Amino acid sequence: MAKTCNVALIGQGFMGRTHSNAYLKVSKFFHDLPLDPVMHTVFGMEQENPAAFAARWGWKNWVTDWRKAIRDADVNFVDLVTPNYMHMEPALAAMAAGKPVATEKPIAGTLADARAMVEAAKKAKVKTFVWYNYRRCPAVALAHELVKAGKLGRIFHVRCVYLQDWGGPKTPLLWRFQKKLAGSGAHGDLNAHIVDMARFITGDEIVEVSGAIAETFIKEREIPSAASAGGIAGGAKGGVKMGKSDVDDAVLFLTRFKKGAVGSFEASRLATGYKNQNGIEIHGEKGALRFRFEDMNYLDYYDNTAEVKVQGWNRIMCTSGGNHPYVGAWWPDAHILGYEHGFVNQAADIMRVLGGQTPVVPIPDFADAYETQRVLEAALLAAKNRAAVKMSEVK
Ligand code: SOE
Repeated sequence: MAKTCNVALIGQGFMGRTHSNAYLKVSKFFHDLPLDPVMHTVFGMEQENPAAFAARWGWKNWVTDWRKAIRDADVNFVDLVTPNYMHMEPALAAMAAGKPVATEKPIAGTLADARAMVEAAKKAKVKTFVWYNYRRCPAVALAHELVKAGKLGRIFHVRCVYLQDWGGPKTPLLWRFQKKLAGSGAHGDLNAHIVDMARFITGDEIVEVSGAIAETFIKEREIPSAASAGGIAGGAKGGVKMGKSDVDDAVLFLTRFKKGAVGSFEASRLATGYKNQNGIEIHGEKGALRFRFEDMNYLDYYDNTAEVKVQGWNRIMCTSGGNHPYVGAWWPDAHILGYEHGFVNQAADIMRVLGGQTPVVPIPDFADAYETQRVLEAALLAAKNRAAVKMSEVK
């Protein structure tokens, strides 16, 4: 019988649901874990009705002061799903209490917050994690394994996009459109994922960022009624209160990698027609890979070492239990997986690491996620200065 790990979830919302579902399901599908998570306490603000959220998802306790959850001696692990501006303070408090801590991506809204979290983690000597969930899509984990096995050889090109289209003029001024709460817009939300994924799959690091463009297409958005009571400053447009969106709707940039590859990254919330198209293409001397999240069970692989007459893109369905990462815990071949499975797979790997075992594929800790945050910062600098930025210039 595995030992238990009492989890405190700090925050609710969309990620509160994906993480609650992960803790609810993980031990039912992964039978070999060293620790079974117990859904011990969830924090939510009064107006978010944490009692109802706790009852719906099976959290044993709920609090409206996150410090209480972190101070609780029975809590063994703290998981943050709060908006980006509220990652640092609870993370520092958890580490000061000697507790392992995870945050949703990106590690923080700003490089300064991220740096403070990394430094505190070094001092506290506690385990840390960042939920870059797409690493645990079986197809992405397989891509990582193929590159690590040398299947692509020398890599020339890395081409990444993360395209959504929910950010149109009708979308209100959510926290994601306010720099003081989010840090940046599509950039920290979406480029964060593809920079992490590019680093994870290639095993390489970015050394220079150039050709960066940041654009805010929609400069004013309607202040949501609840928020207008919160005093977000804004003008009125025909009785509707409007507020300034001070973050990007799209950021594009070019990169050089340490081992010589060149890369392009494009994130947008106004890529009409794409709902959640997180995609990467990698071209190497011996082969190529292509992944698109909207078709997440497949990895396209081009074997450039095959006989020319049979060369072509192999469309691999990554659902074979014995061959593809994570799927053995789920369903028989071709009974495909979805977005939520990546979070359950990550909860399994977090329990493995907390229990002294190794994850199926690496999980970014705060120090690893800081490298992604540095690239995000370099891209914003490159866009502002309309000049190339060497990573050595961004500490
Ligand atoms: C919104 O862009 C969002 O919810 C991201 O924040 C998530 O990380 C992504 O998985 C889905 O889209």
